[in-house]
Amino acid sequence: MTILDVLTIPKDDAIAFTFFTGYMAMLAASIFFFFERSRVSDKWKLSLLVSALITFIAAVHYYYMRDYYLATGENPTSLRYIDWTLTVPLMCVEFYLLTKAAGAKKSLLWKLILASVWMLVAGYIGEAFNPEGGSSTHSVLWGVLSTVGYVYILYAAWFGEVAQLAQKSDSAVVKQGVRTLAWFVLVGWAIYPIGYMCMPGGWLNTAFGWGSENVDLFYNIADAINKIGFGLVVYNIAITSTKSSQPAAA
Ligand SMILES: *C/C=C(C)/C=C/C=C(C)/C=C/C1=C(C)CCCC1(C)C
Repeated sequence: MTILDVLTIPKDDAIAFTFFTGYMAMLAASIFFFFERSRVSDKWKLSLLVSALITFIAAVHYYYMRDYYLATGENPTSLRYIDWTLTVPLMCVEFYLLTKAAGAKKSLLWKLILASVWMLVAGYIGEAFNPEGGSSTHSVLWGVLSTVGYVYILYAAWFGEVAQLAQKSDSAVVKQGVRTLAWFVLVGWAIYPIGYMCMPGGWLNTAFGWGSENVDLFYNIADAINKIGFGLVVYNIAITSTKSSQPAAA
């Protein structure tokens, strides 16, 4: 393998393509969120910084994952989970910041973070310690354990503390925005288990023969939707409420 092999994106490799465009999109989003901080009122600046950090941390990981994939042809599982272990808790921070004005406590933040780390540690064990050739028992067991953490966050966002606090918020923009983020958790996050089930021994792998290369394809698509989309929703809340709190120009 020469450096040129690594630098040349094979034209027929959709996964290499999504690694490259994913990297570029995350980087562009980070710059956007970071510079737009200056246009929102002070109370929203931290939320936008967190949005920028989420996409920036992902961009750095994509840079390395892309090379790892091109050099080895394998799924960069460890890099992937390091990325998620940093970025998913930051998404929990976004929920906390949005509901803080309505009375969210630190304990809510910690519960969400704990559930997300549980979800990711179980998922990592499921993928990284999948026996050679794949084991259904192994992938189902850890997949189900991981889903418990996912369902907890889903519940919090739709019916639990996060949803209840958002309802109490005196801002219609926050109320609507948190609901949109809950949709991201329901639909966007559900793409990840689909990718997971494509690994050897996974249900989609054994039932339909979906190869393990699809793991990365689903993860890359889901990351772009969720990290950039999530950030844009937060951005929209911030910019809309900044505008509505400013006195109309004479
Ligand atoms: C930016 C990264 C995000 C939003 C990652 C989210 C990841 C998940 C929601 C992963 C969920 C999984 C399950 C629910 C079961 C199978 C194992 C996982 C970890 C893929």
